[in-house]
Amino acid sequence: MSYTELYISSDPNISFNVKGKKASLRIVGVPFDYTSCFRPGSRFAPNSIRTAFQNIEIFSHRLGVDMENSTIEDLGNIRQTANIEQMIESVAKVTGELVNDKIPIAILGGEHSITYGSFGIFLDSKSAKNSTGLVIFDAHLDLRKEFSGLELSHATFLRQLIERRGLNALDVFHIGTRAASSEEWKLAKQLGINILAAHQAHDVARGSEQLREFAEKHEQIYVSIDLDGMDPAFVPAVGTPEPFGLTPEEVLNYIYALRGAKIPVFDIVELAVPYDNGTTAAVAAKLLNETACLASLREDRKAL
Ligand SMILES: [Mn+2]
Repeated sequence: MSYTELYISSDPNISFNVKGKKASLRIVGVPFDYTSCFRPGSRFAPNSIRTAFQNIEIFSHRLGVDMENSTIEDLGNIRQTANIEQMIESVAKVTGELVNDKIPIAILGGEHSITYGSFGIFLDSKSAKNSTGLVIFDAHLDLRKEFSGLELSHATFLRQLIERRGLNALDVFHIGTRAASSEEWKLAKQLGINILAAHQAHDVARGSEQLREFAEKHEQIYVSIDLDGMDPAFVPAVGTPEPFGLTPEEVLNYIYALRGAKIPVFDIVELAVPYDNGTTAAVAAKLLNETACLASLREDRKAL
């Protein structure tokens, strides 16, 4: 190692190279929050989560995986744009390219509309269709036809994935649900989306059983963590806080319930940095680490 490598920090980039070890995680930030309807600021979240990541323990005691012994490739952030179509195109192209390398990818939002691009790649090829399950932690259903004059936004992305991209609603498992219009609830039921509403999700043992059954029906699982799925008492700095949510511990236990599943891509979205005293970023960083550790447990990543 040269002195330059030893003494110069590329903070907040969190790349970490363990000699001779192939990367077990790739990180891509998406600094986009232009359709946020209430509290903007998630465009600053990728770097905020990186900073928090540098200050948490990354040995996962419960999984027995040490990220200190893993090579992490932090690829930086997607170039900034205010145009949602352009952002979605960049996210889809980058994710589509990286996923071929069979290294788990963490996408750090940004707002929830980015999932339209990053999950959308699994709907592109006919053979892959319906083999990827979408597990979403979120207070909101995001099933509106349009919101604030926009058809594609962080409040409509799931509806648009279903209507424009042909996502089968049966391939969606939604956890922590508690904030949706009566039309959205009706539509979710009619389409057959699997829902563990927040008040039901507190029974983690029962919910985990259902989640595992869902995961077993799919070849792989995309995990989308909208931080507002958790209660604002624990995770206050989100774009649209909604009370009576899950605890961080409950979300963690649901993620652990996916042990054994292939997780090629996951995202963490909606951290509104201007409202954060560091608590929300710390929870996001911890979930980043634990989900990455879980994804790395799959030894047959070649099959992804
Ligand atoms: Mn939400």
